[in-house]
Amino acid sequence: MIDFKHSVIYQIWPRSFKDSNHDGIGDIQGIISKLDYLKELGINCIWLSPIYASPNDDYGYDISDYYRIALEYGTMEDFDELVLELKKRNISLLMDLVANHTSTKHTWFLDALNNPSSIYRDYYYFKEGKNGNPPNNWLSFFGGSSWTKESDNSYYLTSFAPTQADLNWKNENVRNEIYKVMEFYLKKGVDGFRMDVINCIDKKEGLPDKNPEKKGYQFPDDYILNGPLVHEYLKEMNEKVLSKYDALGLAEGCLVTLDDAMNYTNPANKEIHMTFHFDISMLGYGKLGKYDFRKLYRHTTKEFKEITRKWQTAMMEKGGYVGNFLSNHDNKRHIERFGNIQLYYLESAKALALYNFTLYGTPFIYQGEEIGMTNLKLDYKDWKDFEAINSVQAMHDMLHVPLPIAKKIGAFVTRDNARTPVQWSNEDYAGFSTVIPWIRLNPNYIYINVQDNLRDPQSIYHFYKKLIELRKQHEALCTGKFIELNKEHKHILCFKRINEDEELLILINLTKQAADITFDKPFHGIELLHNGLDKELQKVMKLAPFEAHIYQII
Ligand code: TEU
Ligand code: CA
Repeated sequence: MIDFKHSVIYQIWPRSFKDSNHDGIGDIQGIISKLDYLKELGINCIWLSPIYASPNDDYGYDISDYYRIALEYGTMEDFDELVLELKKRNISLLMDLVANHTSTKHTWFLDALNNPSSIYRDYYYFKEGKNGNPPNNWLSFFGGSSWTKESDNSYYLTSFAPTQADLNWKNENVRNEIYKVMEFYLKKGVDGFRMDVINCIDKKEGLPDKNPEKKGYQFPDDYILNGPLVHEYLKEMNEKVLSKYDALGLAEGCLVTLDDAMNYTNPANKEIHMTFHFDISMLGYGKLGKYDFRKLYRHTTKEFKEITRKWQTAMMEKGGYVGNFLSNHDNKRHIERFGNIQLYYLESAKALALYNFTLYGTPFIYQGEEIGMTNLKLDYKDWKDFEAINSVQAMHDMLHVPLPIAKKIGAFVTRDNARTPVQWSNEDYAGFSTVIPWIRLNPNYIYINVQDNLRDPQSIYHFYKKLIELRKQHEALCTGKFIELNKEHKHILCFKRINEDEELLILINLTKQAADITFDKPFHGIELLHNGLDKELQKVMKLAPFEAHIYQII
């Protein structure tokens, strides 16, 4: 089993990582060519977003064949070589397991659709409509009805894109098929799975309307999220697969509640080992089930601190475990959400990294974050993300937002922001490829790139490297208790990480204002890392915007 509490995990979104064969699309050989770079950074585990055969309506999260590698990413031999090269470097591999749905191009689905007596019909949710309307009023995650029409009065459930058909986990054969896929890759030597929207696999019995008294589509909320059977299925999966191979289970549960997350990951429950939560990434996005894209991510430092406290405390008290991330392929890069790239680019990139690496929980890095890549506002015609394109239409159709405004909002939130190619150098096409990449490149690659980061000892890259090193040297950062100080402070987040051997103190100004903090009693400490000037630990500390420190208390 991966020693996940002492790991730093790097997410690769393959399409935009590195192209090796001059087609403008990242691929497996491209990944292999950068393993030494990742090893040097200090990470010890990779989570690889989907590389399986897929029509790419949702860039790999719509799988048409679990046992084949997408042509544009390479072959099964390339994949086997990747596993081997990772082993040589002692880097573990987590595959993405997309098991809530398959592509509608999957042979199971095609058979279900074309053959009324197919055994595969029960692999999915097919249902009759109601008076010319879909079977129920559920709103899809990506906008519009959750149902896609099969014929005049028959529909199938598609909780995400209309080409991602939800699998019926109540059918034992479905579960066994998924376990078979897992075993296939575990036998090849992978170390575990990041399980896509795994908290959606139990749908409310009978698929009833949600809030039937209300008009229009309703977010199904607890009718598809964290249902009671999710725990049963995860227990079964653990018993039948994960435990046998000593493999890691990491849940991606969108909108996972605190209690469910703790239950999924409490070792006593024998389900999975780690989960993500989305409270930080959903900040300024509206409350559970009440997304409001128009909020444009506006949030307060108080909320940021409250969420941090809530999850850190829960883990201490309830024995669950989370992976901490600020960016991923589904969100705009965090540096522009929580930092300030105009005035405090380096400071805020480093302060936020320091935050993510000093919390209890395994830190994740999303490709390009370690060199301070930023978001690129794409023209509407250049958008690739189905969620964004569909949401603009839904905003217009359902909420009557004028199209130009809906597009503005969409451009702000589209996942494309974080999906531009990794900027390796200031050469043509940022060293990502030798031809025009599949999605537009951020022109700032001229000055934001890996090559320059490697050369400059003060770069964001070198700061990440030091943070990873620090987690290796200070056990308290990995497993120590989290104790917050000066909770009510409006700008600064201050906490200790403590174990029997040492006490660390972390101070982070989360805002673009200078701020003072006064402790109840004086501390003495050795500075371990800072993102600006070396500063003695005193009773009153004056911090510049986004200034951050880690001290070892003596
Ligand atoms: O994302 C699930 C999820 O939580 C999304 O609805 C997310 O909230 C949204 O995209 C934010 O903009 C997972 C994958 O990470 C995502 O890439 C897939 O599109 C989705 O599942 C469906 O497989
Ligand atoms: Ca390629």
